[in-house]
Amino acid sequence: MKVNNAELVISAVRQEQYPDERLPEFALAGRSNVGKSSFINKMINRKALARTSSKPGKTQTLNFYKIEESLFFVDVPGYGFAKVSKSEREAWGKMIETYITTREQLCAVLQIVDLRHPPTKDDILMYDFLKHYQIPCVIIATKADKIPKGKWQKHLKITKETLNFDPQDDIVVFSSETGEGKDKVWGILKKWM
Ligand SMILES: Nc1nc2c(ncn2[C@@H]2O[C@H](COP(=O)(O)OP(=O)(O)O)[C@@H](O)[C@H]2O)c(=O)[nH]1
Ligand SMILES: [Mg+2]
Repeated sequence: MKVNNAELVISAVRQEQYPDERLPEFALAGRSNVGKSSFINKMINRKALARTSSKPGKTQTLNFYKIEESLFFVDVPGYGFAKVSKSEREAWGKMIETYITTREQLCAVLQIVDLRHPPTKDDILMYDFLKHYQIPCVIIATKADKIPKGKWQKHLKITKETLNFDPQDDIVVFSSETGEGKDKVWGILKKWM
């Protein structure tokens, strides 16, 4: 998909702030710093529409990016960032749970993991949470450019085993640097829309 128009419509915390437009939505879930914002930017060929950061734990709102009047990417604050208080963590959990369990136009959650390393405890918890609520998900194993192509399959296998991956879900090797996997992801999103 060639994207000409993309805009941040709202950074929402509460449910009543979610956009009214009934367009299909795809939410990005993943650890802080795993590459969620970079994923959005690469998918729409923008350098910095979604704010990326080398400092983890920045995004604390649900950022709704409208793409071509046809879908939303929803950038979700990252999890697994140790330096947040218990109350912040609880507020985060509530926000995500409300969004994921009530949003009718949510088509699928794109869960981003780091292809280089086995999924963390938090990654496994998130995946289990999505499976529990029967939310369709796509695993995006990103930062593939950081390991040699010859090792991708081995790392992918470890990713699947560690997550207890459901073969009905899709999984894609991705790189926000090279664009690896981008067309495959667009193909999957079109299927959900
Ligand atoms: N080499 C490489 N670096 C990446 C990739 N994706 C993200 N990064 C880097 O990882 C850091 C965190 O990315 P960001 O998108 O802000 O992560 P977020 O916190 O999940 O939104 C930034 O320094 C990015 O440049 C990728 O596919 N390859
Ligand atoms: Mg981000």
